[in-house]
Amino acid sequence: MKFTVLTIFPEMFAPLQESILKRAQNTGRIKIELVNFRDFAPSKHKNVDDIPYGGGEGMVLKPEPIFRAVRSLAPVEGKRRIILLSPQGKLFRQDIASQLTCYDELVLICGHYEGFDERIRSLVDEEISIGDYVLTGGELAAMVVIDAVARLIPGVLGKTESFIYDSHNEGLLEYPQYTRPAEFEGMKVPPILLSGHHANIDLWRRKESLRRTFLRRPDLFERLTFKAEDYQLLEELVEEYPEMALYRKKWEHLKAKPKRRRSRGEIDGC
Ligand code: 4HQ
Repeated sequence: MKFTVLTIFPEMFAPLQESILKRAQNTGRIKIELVNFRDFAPSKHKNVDDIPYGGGEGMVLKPEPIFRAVRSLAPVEGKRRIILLSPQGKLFRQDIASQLTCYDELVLICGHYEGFDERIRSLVDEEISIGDYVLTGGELAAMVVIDAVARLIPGVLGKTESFIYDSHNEGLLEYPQYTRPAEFEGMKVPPILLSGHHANIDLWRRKESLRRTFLRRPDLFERLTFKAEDYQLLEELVEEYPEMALYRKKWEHLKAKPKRRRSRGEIDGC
């Protein structure tokens, strides 16, 4: 998969040359190309922004450099998606990252400081925001998108790295994890994890994932689709948290229905 980034600050992308993404590029699983769209500015002064029509504060990114940079891109063998990073875009979530793995090339357009001339939007297939806060530029947002998409591409993560966010934990927060020692400053590892009883360990982990999601992220809990195996765990948890009964309609139908379901956030692949 190829990531092409349009930016006037290509040097900001140094973090992508480390660790897992460095290895992914060296093994040819991903390619990252940085295009400085200042090189496509028409004027001799190489301006990429200008004052807003109608007056007001701040500068606006001119259309010409972006249009010319996009038109200069080498043709792709396959599907290309042109993405604008902006706080006005669709909120970036794991399911969006998963959908983006279906493309052969992602073109990520980064504005810096200023807004975009509205006509730039006619070039793009999708506008994405990484969160409800304002950054100084789209570069950090583009890096977040590249990182989250790249790690879903087969072979980018190694065996020991790839277990995180596996299909069993979709849409749920991770369960608590422990490593040695079994007791540290009086704090003990839950005995079930030392028992060697793998079926019970799986149930404990699932229950703790459900608990954490309910307590910390009710917005995610609301969106969950439960599995038949969750019925008993949810009935135990509702004893501890009577407020959870508010969601009972989401699991009560599972009582006598051992049927496999896909949760909403489950990775679809291509
Ligand atoms: N910006 N998610 C303003 C963002 C942003 C975000 C990028 C700042 C675009 C013009 N991008 N520039 N949040 O705040 O993606």
